[in-house]
Amino acid sequence: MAAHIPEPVVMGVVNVTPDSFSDGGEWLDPAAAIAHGHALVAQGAAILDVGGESTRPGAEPVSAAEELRRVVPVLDGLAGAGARLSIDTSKAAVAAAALDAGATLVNDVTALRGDPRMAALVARRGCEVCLMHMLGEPRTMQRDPRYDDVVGDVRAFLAERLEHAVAQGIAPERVWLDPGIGFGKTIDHNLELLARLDEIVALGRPVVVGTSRKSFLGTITGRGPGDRVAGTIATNVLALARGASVFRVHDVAEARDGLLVAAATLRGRWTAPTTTSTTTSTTTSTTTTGSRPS
Ligand code: HH2
Repeated sequence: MAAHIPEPVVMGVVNVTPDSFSDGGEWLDPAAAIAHGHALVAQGAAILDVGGESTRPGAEPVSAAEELRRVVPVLDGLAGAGARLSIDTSKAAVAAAALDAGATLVNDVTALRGDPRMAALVARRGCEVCLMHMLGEPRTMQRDPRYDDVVGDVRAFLAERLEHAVAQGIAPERVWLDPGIGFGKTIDHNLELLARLDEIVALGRPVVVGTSRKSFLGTITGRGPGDRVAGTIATNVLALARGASVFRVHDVAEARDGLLVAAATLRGRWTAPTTTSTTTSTTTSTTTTGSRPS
């Protein structure tokens, strides 16, 4: 268990795609995506992660022009929404336009390997960057992934990517790390990474985890993507106990509550939120007047 329990930061997912594995097509219309982003902020998202390309296993790549067409209007509509904006892309042209539109974090699932111009862009713009581990590429990554020691291998990869980022002029304090749950991993790999997440946290940078609705939760529980919120929260809470600080989720209200209670319990202290919830439903907005994870 981590000696220090971080303040949990909830990153809400806004997928502007027709084919994401759990919510493909739901937010493809810009107005719907913007409304969804506002609702996630009201539920407690401190960051909105906007993406225009699915990275689910087997996904086909999308052109930069199409990705830009999907995400830029949504980022424009979410500027001033009350959360930091993150762009989930591996293309420098998309990241540059997103930064122009107000994003301050680049979430690059290729960890600066997808586009040779990405590292220089991040260095020049001084934004934050999330470097994620992935074995192979989305089209093929789930075909028999193998590791010597999954935690050791992922940790060594992330340490090397952090070093590379710094060598490219990115300030180390701007780098977040992510073990890439489900990206070229079997269920056993995912479970071992979560169980030994403290070894990734020991690299000294904020750790992001993205377990939300992923298929290993369905394998364990027998439930479809929309019914995996309890499994998502269980993994988020365990990751928090091991020192993770940023939680990328689709179901923000539930994750926020689970993480706040877990953090209070693990620390043995709590503060009452100044949030007035008008409903217990997660599809209806809550009114947030004060503290949320930041
Ligand atoms: N997972 C997905 C996408 N982006 N980024 C980070 N840093 N960590 C993750 O675990 C991660 C991520 C996949 O989830 P989702 O966006 O819901 O699906 P899709 O890629 O099909 O759009």
